[in-house]
Amino acid sequence: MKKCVIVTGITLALFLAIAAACGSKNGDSGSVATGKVIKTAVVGNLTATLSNGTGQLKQGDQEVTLSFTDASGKPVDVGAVSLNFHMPQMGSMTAMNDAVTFTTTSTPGVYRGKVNLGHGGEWQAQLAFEGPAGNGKTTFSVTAQ
Ligand SMILES: [Cu+2]
Repeated sequence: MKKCVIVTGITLALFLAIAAACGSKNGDSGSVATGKVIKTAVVGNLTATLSNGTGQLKQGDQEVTLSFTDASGKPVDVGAVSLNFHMPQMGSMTAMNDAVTFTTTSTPGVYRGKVNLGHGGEWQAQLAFEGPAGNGKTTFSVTAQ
């Protein structure tokens, strides 16, 4: 039992070491690859960048990256982040809200998110954060295919 735990611990440590070594070689916004830009928005004195592998949101389940950078392009840890895709009521369609679930990455200020968009079209992305960089809030429009 004890042996097993130790072996797992070593494996994990090795994996993390490899991941750190690989990550440090690429990426201009730290060690986490952010993909192609979908949209940027100014929040206070920071820039929030929403990105993914294609640079385009789509209908359904998907992963996105959200990063916060200062004027020099350096990632800034903003603490707790929320992003909600909102679509107002239209005709027979009720208002929709699809929230992104975020996890932090090895780069403070860069967050990985998962969201399931109900359908394509124009969404209002409601972004907020609260933490070491203060409070910030903005809304920007983004189109999903
Ligand atoms: Cu809708």
